[in-house]
Amino acid sequence: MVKIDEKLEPILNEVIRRNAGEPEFHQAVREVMESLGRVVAKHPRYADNALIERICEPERQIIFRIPWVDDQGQVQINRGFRVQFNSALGPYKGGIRFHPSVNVGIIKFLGFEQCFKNALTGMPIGGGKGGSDFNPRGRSDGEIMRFCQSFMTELYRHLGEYTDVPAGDIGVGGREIGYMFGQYKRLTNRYEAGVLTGKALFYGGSRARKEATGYGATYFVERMLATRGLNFEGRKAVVSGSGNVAIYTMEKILEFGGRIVACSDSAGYVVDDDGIDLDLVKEIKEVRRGRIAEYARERKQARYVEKGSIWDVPCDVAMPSATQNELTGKDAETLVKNGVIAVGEGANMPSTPDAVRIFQDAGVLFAPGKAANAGGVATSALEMQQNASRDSWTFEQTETRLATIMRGIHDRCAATAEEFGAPGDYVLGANIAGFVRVAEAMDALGVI
Ligand code: NDP
Ligand code: 2IT
Repeated sequence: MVKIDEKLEPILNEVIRRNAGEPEFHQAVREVMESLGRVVAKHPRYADNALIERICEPERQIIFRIPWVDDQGQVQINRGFRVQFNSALGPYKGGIRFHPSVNVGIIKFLGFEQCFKNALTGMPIGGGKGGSDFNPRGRSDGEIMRFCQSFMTELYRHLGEYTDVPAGDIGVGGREIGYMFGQYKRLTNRYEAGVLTGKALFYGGSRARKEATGYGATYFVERMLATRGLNFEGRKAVVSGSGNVAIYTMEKILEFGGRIVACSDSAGYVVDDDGIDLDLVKEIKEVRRGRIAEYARERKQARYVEKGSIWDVPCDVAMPSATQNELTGKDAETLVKNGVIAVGEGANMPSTPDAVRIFQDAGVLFAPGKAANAGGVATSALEMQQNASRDSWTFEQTETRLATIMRGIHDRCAATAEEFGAPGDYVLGANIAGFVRVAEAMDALGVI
C-alpha cells in the first residue's frame, strides 16, 4: 500500500471508523487520499477548514423501503438508496443501480467517485448515486414496471432538474428510466424532462447517450495510446461484461480497426478467435435479454468458459466494463505476462488496488474509471442541456461534443499528473484534477 500523507491519514482513519463495514467506500477514499498528498504539500490551504473531511461526507443519504407485488401476488420488499454526495458544482448527478449486491457502502463508493468524475467533465453537475438490492434477473416486464413505480413513489420527493438528476447504471437502462419517468410525471403533474437522463428519444432523450460511456472510454484509450505513437488498428481487445458499457466499447473499438476476442457476463466468458460478432451479442443481450453462453451455442468456432477469468485471454488492450473489483492482482499479472499495452476502465473501480499497481509498475498505460468512463455522465449533461433549451441535436453533433470532452479529460489528467511530478500516472492526474475543481467550488461557497 502507498503511504498516506500525515495530514490525510487521520481523515482516512475517521472515514473508516464512521463508515464501518463499507470496504468499497474505504477503497475509493483511500485511492484518492493516496493522490492528494502531493496537492496539500503544494497548496496547504486545501487542508484548511475541514475541506477534505467535508468532501468525504455525503451531504445527504436516503434509505427507504420499496414494497411491490410480484406476478404470483406475493408482496416483496427491497431496500432503496440515494446518496446525494456533493452539490457544489451543480445538482446531484449519477446513476441508479439495481443489483442484489447493492448496499449503502457500494452506493457511497460510487457516489464519491462520481463527484470527481463529474468535476473532470468540466460540466455543471454535482455527484450522487442510487439504487436498490432488487434483482431484475428473470423478472417479467410487469414486475420491473411495478418495482420502478414503487421505487419512484418514494424517491420523487428528493429529485428535480435543479436538485438531483438520476440516470442508469447496472440493471437500469432505457426501459427502467421510462417507467421511473412515467411515475415521476404522474406524481408531480410536471413534464420535467431534465429530471432523469438516459431517456428514449421521443420523450426528451439524447442521441448518443446509450453509446456514450463505451464510445467515450474507447476515445480515452485511443488518445492514451497516441501518447506512445500507437493506435487500435489490428490490436486484440478483451472487454469484460456484455451490458451497455461493454457493447458500445466493442462497437467503437471495431470502428477504430481493433479486434474483439472475448466478452462475458457474470456466469462466464466467450472467446471467438474470428472476432466477436457484435450483432449477435446485441441480439442476445439487448433484444432477448439472454445470457452470453448462448453466443457459443450459435457460433461453432467460439468457446464458452464457465469458470475462470476472462483476463486469461491474451490481448493488447483490456477494457474491464462489468463491475467493481472484477480484475485482481493475479489477473493483472497474467495480462502483463501476455503483453497487454493498455487498460481502460469502462466500469467503476473494476481493478483492485494491487492490480492498478502491477499495471503501473509494468509501464502499462492505465486509464482509471473516473476519467475513462466519464463520457456517459458527460452526455447526460448534454441531455440536460438539450432538455433545458427544448432542443434535440443530431447524433454527429452530440458525438462530436463527446469526443471533444473525452480528449479534454485525457489531456487534463495527463497535464495534472505531469504538473505534480508523476507523468503518465492517470490515476493521480484524475484524482487531483477532479478534487481541485470540487474543492475550489466548495471553498467559494463558504462552509457548506
Ligand atoms: P449493465 O447492467 O448494462 O451490464 C452489466 C454487465 O456486467 C453485465 O454483462 C453483467 O452480467 C456484468 N456484471 C454485473 N455485475 C457483475 C458481477 N457482480 N460480476 C460479474 N459480472 C457482472 O450495466 P452497465 O454496462 O451500464 O455498467 C457496467 C459498469 O459500468 C458498472 O461498473 C457501471 O457502474 C459502469 N458505468 C456505467 C455507465 C452507464 O452509463 N451505464 C457510466 C459509467 C460507468 P450479468 O448480466 O450476468 O449480471
Ligand atoms: O457511473 C456513471 O457515471 C453512470 N452510471 C452514469 C451517470 C449519469 O448520470 O449519466
